[in-house]
Amino acid sequence: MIQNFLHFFADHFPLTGLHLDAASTFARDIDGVIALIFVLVGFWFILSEGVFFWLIFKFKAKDGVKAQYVAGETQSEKRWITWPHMAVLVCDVFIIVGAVWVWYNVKQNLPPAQQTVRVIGQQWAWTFVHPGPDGQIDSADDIALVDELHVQKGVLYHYKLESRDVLHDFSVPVFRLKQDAIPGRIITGWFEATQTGEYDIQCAEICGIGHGIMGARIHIESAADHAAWMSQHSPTRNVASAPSSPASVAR
Ligand SMILES: [Cu+2]
Repeated sequence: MIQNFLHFFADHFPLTGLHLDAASTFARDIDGVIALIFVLVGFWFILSEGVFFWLIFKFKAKDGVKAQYVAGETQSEKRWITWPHMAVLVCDVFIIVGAVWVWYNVKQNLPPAQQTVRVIGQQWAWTFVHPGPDGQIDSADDIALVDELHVQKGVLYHYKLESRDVLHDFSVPVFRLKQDAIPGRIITGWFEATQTGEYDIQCAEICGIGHGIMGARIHIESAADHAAWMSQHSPTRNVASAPSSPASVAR
């Protein structure tokens, strides 16, 4: 029910969706919260500005009419504050319920992973460690790439986010995903892509002079394309026994 409510706003007020695909399972939920806030804040903004200018013109200086001092202390005057105040609080309830629901689903809840990728930020590049054909991360057939992340559509991924130096932020705009990377910690989150394509990854935390160029690309592939990519890039391809060295950095 909450999701339908949020999707109604996401569909009718496509603020973010106008310029940006929604390519994860939770993207439209987040768009819905943003649209809901936009609509409620916009309604009160237009109404209050309307009343404000109406009063300015209604009570503008007129010849022969003395200005009156209005302290706003009588019950009839206080109503102009208390009634809208109550109505705004009711609007807040809708925003809080929607926002907490989305936050819980995206950040608190961790659905079981089908695949896991390691995401490592450093000044000023991203390293992505993909599982190889064995489906396991931190094994000999891992595929490590710089500024290039390959995922399969419809597969639920966990990401293990790390930083080698300062604060970074793993941001995938088409997923509506943002997560700070904190040195010394491995932060686990999840996403599931819903459409294929190639999109931006960016760093969303000022992390030094090269912050602005700390961009990467995410390649969301169909199962067949992803398997083909994996077989081409796995360091253990055409090798009878797996090498003991850690995954080499391709590219
Ligand atoms: Cu950064």
